[in-house]
Amino acid sequence: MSQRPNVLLVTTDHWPAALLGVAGHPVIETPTLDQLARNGVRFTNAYSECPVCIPARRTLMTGTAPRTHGDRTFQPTLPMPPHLPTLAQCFRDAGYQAYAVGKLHVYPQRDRIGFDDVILAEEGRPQFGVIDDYEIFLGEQGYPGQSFGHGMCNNEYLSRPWHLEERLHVTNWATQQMARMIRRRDPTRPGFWYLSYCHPHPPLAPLQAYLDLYRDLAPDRPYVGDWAEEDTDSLPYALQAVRAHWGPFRPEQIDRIRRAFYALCTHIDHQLRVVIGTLREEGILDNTIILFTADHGDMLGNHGLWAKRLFYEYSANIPMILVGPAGDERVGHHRVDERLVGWQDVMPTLLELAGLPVPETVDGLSMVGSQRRQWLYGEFGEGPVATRMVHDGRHKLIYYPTGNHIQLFDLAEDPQECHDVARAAGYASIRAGLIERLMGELYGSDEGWIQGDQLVGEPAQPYRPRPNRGLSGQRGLHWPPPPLELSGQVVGAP
Ligand SMILES: [Ca+2]
Repeated sequence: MSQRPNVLLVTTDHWPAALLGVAGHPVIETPTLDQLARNGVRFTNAYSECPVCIPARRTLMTGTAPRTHGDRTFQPTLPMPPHLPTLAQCFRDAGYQAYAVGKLHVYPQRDRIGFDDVILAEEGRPQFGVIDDYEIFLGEQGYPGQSFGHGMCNNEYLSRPWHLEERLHVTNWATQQMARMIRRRDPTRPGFWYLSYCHPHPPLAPLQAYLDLYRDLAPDRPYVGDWAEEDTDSLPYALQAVRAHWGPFRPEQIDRIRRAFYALCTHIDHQLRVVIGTLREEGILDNTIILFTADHGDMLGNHGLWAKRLFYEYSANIPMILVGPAGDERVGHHRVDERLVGWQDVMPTLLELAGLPVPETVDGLSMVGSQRRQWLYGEFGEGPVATRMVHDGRHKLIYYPTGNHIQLFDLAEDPQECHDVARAAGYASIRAGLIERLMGELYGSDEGWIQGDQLVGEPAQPYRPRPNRGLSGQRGLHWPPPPLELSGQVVGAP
């Protein structure tokens, strides 16, 4: 039998840190994650360095910041950087069996990035070359091509109940696949298991049972900062673009969106019990490290904004719950840790807890080590939608180079970021210090934002609405299989 601990890494997509019962959310039910947090440590200052799928996942799987792994813009056909060892490869090199289930979002899609095997659910992206394992499963069950038969979109906030049997939902499928993988493990080697749920990322098509759970509950309503109440035209270009793309929604529509979103979250929370129950019944739970996190959050209407790519709390602050092997004092239990952490820290944390060496290529720090970072740098995008963040653990500077727009929030005084203190006299030295750090982090095309020793950015420009002919990446009928080639006709979000 193996003595090294097993590792279960669970990720979700679009899950803000605030959407946890244990974080004090007034509505959402996450009993399993709450219990995991009590069994370990919850990091409350965890941030996605680049809060959008592909760059975030490269960070997770290489332990590096976007500057090192080469994507801060979301490049769907960019291969993984060959010079960076992956988390899976490091575990496998140390004798682990390493398996993944769910969303990987790499290119080529069947790149196993160091895993022995990947059972793939790719949110319906056959135009990149692959019919994924979830769609194959649906076909075998008699529903070929029906994964998006509900008509809901992958990047919008329409909602309706799931259109097929519960067992065919991708959350149930991923859970079953992972539980089976654990039961079928090689008992002579430890396991590194990566369970990557696709939701609560839209499409918002939750099971009716979970919609019913929230039917009689009034969801919390979005909060809007004083800076966000200004005319949209006076906001940074990146925010104008978000507002032009999504919404505005009426309050009752936002209620419906949030109910559907919370339903998808609680569904995942409950299904996670099946995986933990499997570990327990297999007798390996006490020797298994569990880490739960998300690639980024979703604004869910706060400040009149939606989705990700932004550095406000609901987009960039992510859940980070770590449970050690039973009795491991490095992790402990019933702990809350306020140190600044990011997705680049997951890899060194898991390797260190398993007693394995951390490659020199890793930028991140172990979350259970003594070394703390003084600030965390975040970056998304190039061109007019670019946004950058410097966070010192209490103050967060958000920079929009288009228009040279600086925001500063004091999260200790203002956790919802409702009051921009960038021009407040009392914060002048904080602002100056964070700008200096920001300027020190700029590279590549960003260096054009500096003139002399001044941060000047780019000229402001008005956002002009664009057509959305692809309905934000609407999926179609996937049977017979769509052409398995890049047709050049990928319209809108892939
Ligand atoms: Ca994502």
